[in-house]
Amino acid sequence: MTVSAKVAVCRGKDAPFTIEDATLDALRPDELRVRIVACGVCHTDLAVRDGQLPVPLPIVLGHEGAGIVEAVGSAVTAAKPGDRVLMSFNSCGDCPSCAVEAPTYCYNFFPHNWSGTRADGSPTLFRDGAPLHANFFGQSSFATHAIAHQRNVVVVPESAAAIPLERLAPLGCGLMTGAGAVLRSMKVRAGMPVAVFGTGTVGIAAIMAARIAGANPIFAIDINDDRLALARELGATHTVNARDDVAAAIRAACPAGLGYALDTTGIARVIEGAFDLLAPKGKLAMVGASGPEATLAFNETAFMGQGRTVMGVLGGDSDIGPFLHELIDLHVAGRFPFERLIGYFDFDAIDAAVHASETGSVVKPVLRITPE
Ligand code: CXF
Ligand code: ZN
Repeated sequence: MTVSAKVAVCRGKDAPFTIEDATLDALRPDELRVRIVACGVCHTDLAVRDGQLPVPLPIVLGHEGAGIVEAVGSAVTAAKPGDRVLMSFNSCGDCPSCAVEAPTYCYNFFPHNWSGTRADGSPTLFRDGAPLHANFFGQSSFATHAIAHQRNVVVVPESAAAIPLERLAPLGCGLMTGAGAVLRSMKVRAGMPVAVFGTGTVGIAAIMAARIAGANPIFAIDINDDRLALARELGATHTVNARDDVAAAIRAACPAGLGYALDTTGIARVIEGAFDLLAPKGKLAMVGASGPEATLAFNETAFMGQGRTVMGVLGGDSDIGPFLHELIDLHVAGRFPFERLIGYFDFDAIDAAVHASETGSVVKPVLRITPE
């Protein structure tokens, strides 16, 4: 059976998103059809719109979808019709990374997330009878309905029945990335100093996670004073405007250096500066996107001689289901109050939501698409 949907079509950098009629393909055995209630806007959506990632245009973006399952293929066990679900990235389930529950590093990430079609090349979406690129992160949730997959949906537990899906939607990317970098990738230890460079969704999620881990002190660094004030309310013990002498401020409070540093900016000199601030055995994780030509330089003596670790991190090393449940439990317990980051927009105000993300007036814009 095919199903009609309204979808927001992205045609590139200089074009507005346009809401158009489309038709979903029939479900395959391992797929689900989800009515989308809400979807967060992530910087990766905008990087694709701007041609910075190898994703074909025009396409239907959106990869922080939350909704209600309407139908499932014959082999689906992950959810059933009527379930409230979150969607995240997709993965193959067969490669060496997926075999060790590290699906963010799936060897087949591109065909399952960024090819604009299913991994076998078939389209999931049509407009006027012709294929339209979709299946972005295995969902394309800037739409009233999406085809998702057995491996990228997570059922919201009963314990969160009172939490609206429109609030939970961003867990599937930005929030899990920041929290996972702290709790899963670096495994931050209680009582150790942490610095987070950049206070967008990922950075503030990391700061909240650092507080959960018992880190101390927790530095937030950014050029935006409003964001720094929010970071302080949500866990930062120290804030530093990046226009000031960041190294001096951190060294004054932490003469031995940082146990952990997280870069969300992707700026080489910020990353190198963070490395220079590490204590012995210190860990530096990088989650920010840099240009394709970017390289980094670290002092070898400090690197080896102090047993430091530098790690690239994708998606907070999330294994999706278990980690999203852990974050939902923390939210229900009031320890991960990410609702403070969200600003809501109607679906047809998608360009305003994107603008709010780009200007920084809203940390995490979320589109309200159909009523829960
Ligand atoms: C992704 C990167 C690959 C793993 C999941 C999260 N980031 C999206 O914005
Ligand atoms: Zn994202």
